[in-house]
Amino acid sequence: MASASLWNVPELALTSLNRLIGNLLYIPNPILASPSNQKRPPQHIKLHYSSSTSLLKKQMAEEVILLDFWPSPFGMRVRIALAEKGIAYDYKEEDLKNKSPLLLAMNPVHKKIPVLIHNGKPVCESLIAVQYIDEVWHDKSPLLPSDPYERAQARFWADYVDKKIYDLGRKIWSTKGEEQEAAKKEFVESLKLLEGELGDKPFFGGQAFGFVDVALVPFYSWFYAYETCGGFSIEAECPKLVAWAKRCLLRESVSKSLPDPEKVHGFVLELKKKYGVE
Ligand SMILES: N[C@@H](CCC(=O)N[C@@H](CS)C(=O)NCC(=O)O)C(=O)O
Repeated sequence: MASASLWNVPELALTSLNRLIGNLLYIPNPILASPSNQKRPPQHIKLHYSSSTSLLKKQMAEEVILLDFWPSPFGMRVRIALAEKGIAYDYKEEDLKNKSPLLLAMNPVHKKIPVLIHNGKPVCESLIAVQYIDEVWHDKSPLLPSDPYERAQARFWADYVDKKIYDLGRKIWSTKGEEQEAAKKEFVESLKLLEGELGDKPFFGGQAFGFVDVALVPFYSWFYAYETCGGFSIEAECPKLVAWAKRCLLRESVSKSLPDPEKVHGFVLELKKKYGVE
């Protein structure tokens, strides 16, 4: 992957640097300025200290930015993947009513968050970004299985989540009457199918937290809003799936990436008001 060459810092210099800098390292932005002409590093790039010079060298060459919006389950996926890999990044909250020029430039096709910007290059669509992260930082916490068939299966289930959960969840809070009942029924059926796929495994991929978990668990932060708006209990319908979500939340990568369900509910209430849903 890109970039140790951008920096070309000799090992010796890095070793002395290691001694000097303690726990946090600020580095210049390799995209906006070359190392030779940039005297003072911008303060928004924070990289965590590493005692390994090769890892440090690799990190120094990386600039990672995430364009995101806090309640987005798609953004949460990318946050979880970056946290799993231990990648420091610059989080930029977007106002989706007034999108930034950076978002419009980086995702001119869909104009949506999340966008991962790695060394100036955008990666759009959350599942594609998670796979990209897994490929670039492949030496830590693999998310996709190494076996091609298992990998295809993981992609299938992540795609199933994409095709069903967000849209059905949206219908639950944005409709009423028969339409809402139909959405709830299909939503629970989809979750039960996912629960069947999980079976008695701790995670979708088996013993280790992986790609399908990353794809699905963000929606857990929306469950309370769906339940409250729809007047039903997901835990009563799918107890094993809820137990799985709680297991995922024991991971710091997940707990730090998911917002408070009550805050999400408050956000949904605002959306309901905005769209005139009683
Ligand atoms: N399929 C996309 C969905 C992303 C998406 O829907 N993002 C929403 C926020 S949750 C967005 O940016 N909406 C702004 C808009 O539609 O203008 C992904 O997986 O990244």
